[in-house]
Amino acid sequence: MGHKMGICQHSLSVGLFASLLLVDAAPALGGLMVSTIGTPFRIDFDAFRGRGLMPNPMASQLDSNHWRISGLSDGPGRFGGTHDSGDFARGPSSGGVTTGGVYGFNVASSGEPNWTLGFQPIGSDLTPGAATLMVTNATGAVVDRLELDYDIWLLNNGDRSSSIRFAYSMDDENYETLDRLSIATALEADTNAGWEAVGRATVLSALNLAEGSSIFLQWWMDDVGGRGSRDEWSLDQIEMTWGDSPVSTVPEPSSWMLLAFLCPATLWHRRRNVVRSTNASTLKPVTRAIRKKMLAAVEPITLEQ
Ligand SMILES: [Ca+2]
Ligand SMILES: [Ca+2]
Ligand SMILES: [Ca+2]
Ligand SMILES: [Ca+2]
Repeated sequence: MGHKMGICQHSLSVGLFASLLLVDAAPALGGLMVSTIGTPFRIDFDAFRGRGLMPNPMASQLDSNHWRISGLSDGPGRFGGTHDSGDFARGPSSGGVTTGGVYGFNVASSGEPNWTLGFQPIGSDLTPGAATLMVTNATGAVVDRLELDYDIWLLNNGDRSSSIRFAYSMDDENYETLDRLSIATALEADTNAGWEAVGRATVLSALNLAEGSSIFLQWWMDDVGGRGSRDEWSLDQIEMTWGDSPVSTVPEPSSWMLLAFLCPATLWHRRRNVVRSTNASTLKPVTRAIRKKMLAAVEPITLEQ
């Protein structure tokens, strides 16, 4: 995405990092440790309630050693930082908010709630802005690829269009945006706006990511056009699977995602061993889950009719 956005923060200085360790033995700024090759990991935000980011988070918060939110008028987010008020912590909501910042949005219209990592951009917040997830290779081996999919929820209740794009980086400085994953919200607000989900999937390959090294996954947003208030959106169901070799041309479970990607009309049913987070950042094993995903739209889309 480059630095014209001005939203990519550099790591803490070595000196500050050292002093933090001396003061309270905070966890290392090591990112989210994903230790198994071939096993999907999921972040579902189901305990997140928009209470901000902390290095030792409560369940209702994100772990700032894993996540960084940039582009808020209350100041730059940073990995390992304490951001538990104001723009960073707008709390739980079902949407239809007006104050700019980061929310825990419940996007379910009825029944069981579905909590997500939500954003309300305004003129002074998140235009542009970004959520960046640091994922660290803790497998003990070099990993070559990362299979990734996630859901974006959109609430088209403002007469502007916003873009939500995905980029990744191996150094948190040089980001590559994958345009085919881009989403733009519709310009004109819906009459009775409701949350709508869009799924996205990709395979990041040729990573050559050494043990202990990190990859940075970034969802960034900005205005597209229109006037008045801006739409709301949120991120959910991030699933990641490390791979240690190039994807084979022979069909096998680990390359189903790529095959689905190449066959965009495929309605994809897949049984997976899913490791999920009980809070937004801690990964724990759960039983098998069936995941159904429509991968019909791999091109940039807009929900504008
Ligand atoms: Ca969720
Ligand atoms: Ca603000
Ligand atoms: Ca709003
Ligand atoms: Ca709109």
